[in-house]
Amino acid sequence: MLNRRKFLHLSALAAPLLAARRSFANSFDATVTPIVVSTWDSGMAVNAEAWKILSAGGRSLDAVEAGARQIEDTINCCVGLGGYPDRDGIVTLDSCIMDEHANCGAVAGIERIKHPVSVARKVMEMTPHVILVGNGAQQFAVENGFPLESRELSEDAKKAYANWLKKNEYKPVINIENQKEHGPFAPNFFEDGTANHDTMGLVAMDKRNDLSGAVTTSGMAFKVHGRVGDSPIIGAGLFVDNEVGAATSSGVGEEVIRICGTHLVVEFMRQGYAPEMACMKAVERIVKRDKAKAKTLQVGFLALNKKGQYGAYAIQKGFVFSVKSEKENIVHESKYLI
Ligand code: SD4
Repeated sequence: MLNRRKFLHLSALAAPLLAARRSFANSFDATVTPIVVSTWDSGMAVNAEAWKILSAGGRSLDAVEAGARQIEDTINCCVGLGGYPDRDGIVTLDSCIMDEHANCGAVAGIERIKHPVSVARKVMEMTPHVILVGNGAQQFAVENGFPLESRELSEDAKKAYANWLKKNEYKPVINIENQKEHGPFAPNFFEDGTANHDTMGLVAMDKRNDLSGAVTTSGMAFKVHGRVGDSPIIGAGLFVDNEVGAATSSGVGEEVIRICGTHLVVEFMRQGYAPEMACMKAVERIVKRDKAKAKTLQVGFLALNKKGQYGAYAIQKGFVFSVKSEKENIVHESKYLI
């Protein structure tokens, strides 16, 4: 996996190339397919997994599920059972998945299950429902053969939680990139217990030009037990419209939910905006509501349209995303508003 330090080095050397590629990516006419785009630089490994399926002519739905499972298998802040716990010390996971027919499934606040994205897919395929939460979601997972994992926190999460408890500060912090100290590619874990990012959202288009997407996360670190963010909410953390495009998000979920963020991005694309502009207009919507508050938080949107054009926009500097197609295998820095 490309780590942040390596990427920083690479990006300094390759800055002009990145800029050229970005404008190329936003201006070509021929459809690029298959393609997969995902949030953060951890998306490189996720894309590689999805690419195995896409390049073999497989379905985008299978590709996004495989990609999400890759990161659920790693110990990674904000994703999977190795992520930060809530304020009661319990890791609860949120995930959703959506296909080209607007079939969708989600789980929220699920505990002790390693692959919530696959449970979300089962909700989609085996029930008439869209979202299962908490104990019910876990019960459904177990009934469908998912093993119950241990409650034990990962070593990093244990340390961060202990530090956070010392401060006794029940105020969740998220996606503040600590740029002054760490630069834009800050580590996932800070020893003082503040959380950084890494919710994984990915959208893909397969050889048949069909779009799908998935999101998986442990959500906002040290959240109130029972809190659900944008990630498992269709139209907030993920939206797919096979006529137009697909979008996903990362950042402070409450802000994304308030504007039905990814649905909004897709609707802007329907109006003719390119993916990057569509994401920018959604970010503007958040910032306009309360500029002072927006300065203290991060939200990033990432979108892909039916031509295989992609783009992202964030409130502030620091959001990066990964792209894999036959032409590219790269991490881009997102543009930002403030
Ligand atoms: C949430 N959107 O639970 C998620 C968190 C996130 O990078 O994106 N972290 O609000």
